[in-house]
Amino acid sequence: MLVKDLIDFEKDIADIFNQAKIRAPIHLHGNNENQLLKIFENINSDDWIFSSWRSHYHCLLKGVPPQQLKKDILDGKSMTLLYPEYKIYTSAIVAGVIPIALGTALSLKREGKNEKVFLFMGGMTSETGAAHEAHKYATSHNLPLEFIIEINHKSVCTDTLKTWNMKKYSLVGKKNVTHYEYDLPWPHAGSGVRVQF
Ligand SMILES: Cc1ncc(C[n+]2csc(CCOP(=O)(O)OP(=O)(O)O)c2C)c(N)n1
Repeated sequence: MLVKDLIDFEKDIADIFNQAKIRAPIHLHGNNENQLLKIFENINSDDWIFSSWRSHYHCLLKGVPPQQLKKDILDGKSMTLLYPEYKIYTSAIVAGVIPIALGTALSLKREGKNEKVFLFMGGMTSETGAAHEAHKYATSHNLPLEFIIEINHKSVCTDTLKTWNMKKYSLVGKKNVTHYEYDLPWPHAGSGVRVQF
């Protein structure tokens, strides 16, 4: 999977969405292809991924075939993609996957398995109590859980740091936390075009 493949996939989905052919919300990624390709160099097919409403790139990079992913998005499942066979799970509920990822990591440690859990979340999600508690528990218990914080500085339309009156994101720089910043080239949801069904 190359940078261009990722960009072309999202562009294709945006074009189809604009033709009113997807009767459900979509959340696109962009301007973060290089960062994600680098992060996925350290993720094995045996590892587990947990993600959010914005997960097309994560699915593609975890090995979900593009045609299968596209079909599911066209069927309206963009916000809730789920592929147990590729070990990638997502939820559209803010912080919804966090305790599940934590429990998975705990179970892997108890079973002595050599697999890791990668938990992707937006900057705003990383400021929730659930994220903080999960980080505290995972690091204190030495669980195989890596937090990946994808910071586009917005919580839907509001400025996340301004909302919390903070200068930096709380978990950035902490143990088992990887983060990157990017400018989302799309609105929070949709493609920026009014679609009339
Ligand atoms: C429990 C819950 N509350 C509110 C929402 C509405 N909501 C969807 S995304 C979002 C903001 C997420 O921002 P961030 O975590 O930074 O992720 P991004 O979309 O920027 O990637 C909110 C409040 C929701 N999906 N679930």
